[in-house]
Amino acid sequence: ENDPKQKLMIVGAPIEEGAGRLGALMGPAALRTAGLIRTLEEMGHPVDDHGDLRLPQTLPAVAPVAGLAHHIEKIAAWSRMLCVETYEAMKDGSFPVILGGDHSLSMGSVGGIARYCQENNRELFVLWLDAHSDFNTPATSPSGNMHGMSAALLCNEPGLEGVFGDEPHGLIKPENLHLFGIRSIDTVERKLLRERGIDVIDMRQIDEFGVAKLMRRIIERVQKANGILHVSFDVDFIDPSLAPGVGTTVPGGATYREAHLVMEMLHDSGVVGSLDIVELNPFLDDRGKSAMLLVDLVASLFGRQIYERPAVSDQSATALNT
Ligand code: 6HN
Ligand code: MN
Ligand code: MN
Ligand code: MN
Repeated sequence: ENDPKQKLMIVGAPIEEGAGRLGALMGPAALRTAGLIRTLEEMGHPVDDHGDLRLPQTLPAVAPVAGLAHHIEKIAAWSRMLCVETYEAMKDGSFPVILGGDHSLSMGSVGGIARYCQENNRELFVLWLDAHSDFNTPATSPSGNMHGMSAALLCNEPGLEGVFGDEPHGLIKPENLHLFGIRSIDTVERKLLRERGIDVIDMRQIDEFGVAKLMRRIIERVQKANGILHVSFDVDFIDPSLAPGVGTTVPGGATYREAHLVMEMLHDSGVVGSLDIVELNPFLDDRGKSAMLLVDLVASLFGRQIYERPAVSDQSATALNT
């Protein structure tokens, strides 16, 4: 788009308790060091940087859950804070960008965006770029790690009500969730995904049909509904050879160009309204390699092109999408 550039609201969420290993709390710092803010500003985007949030002294009391949900009080505190941040940013007309932090933060970020969409009668869609489906509940999770439960919470699966308690927040329609890049699903989680009819685009489909065709399908859905698309980018979506800085690497991930093409097509679509960058673990990274790749990917999402030209993605969609 060539309209005046939208203001970006950046907020860091140094949360790591949702993951099985420590280090994701350094994610926002590494993304800043790798030049994320500078890059966006150089591209002409006004940036409203809210800095990194901190946990409040007192954590909310969360009713005991049936099953395993490690550190649920901390996750609840983060979720409630982030929910307010993204809701307010949307009301303000800004584009929220949340720097994680582990993937449990999406409970909060998407919770706030969904609240805004519900109040303003906009259909919300979510593109979940991830090796994992993050569709466990405390009852199904083999690990109890809450970063593996955020998509389930957003689809209103039982057992996670305590995260928001009575705090206002929105949810998403399970049919509007698109999991993309998936290659690791737990046993009971698999059953649940099937029962709920979630759209699971696994690596096998990406191999067979290619990113472009699969992305066009999603983008067209959002465009037809005049919807808003939230992108939740888990670093492990990318192949670990390119992005080793993540606690839950799974081989066979997206290539450099596949990941970039996703972002480039998303930019051209004009439907993306918010973004999470999650699971970057600088402690496990290789000389900032993953952080720097993420900055490049975010730049592509915000309009950086290899060679400036009118987008062809939309025009050719009908011809190719058969
Ligand atoms: N993530 N399915 C595993 C679990 O423990 O529930 C892994 C979850 C990974 C979560 O990568 O955001
Ligand atoms: Mn602000
Ligand atoms: Mn994830
Ligand atoms: Mn993952």
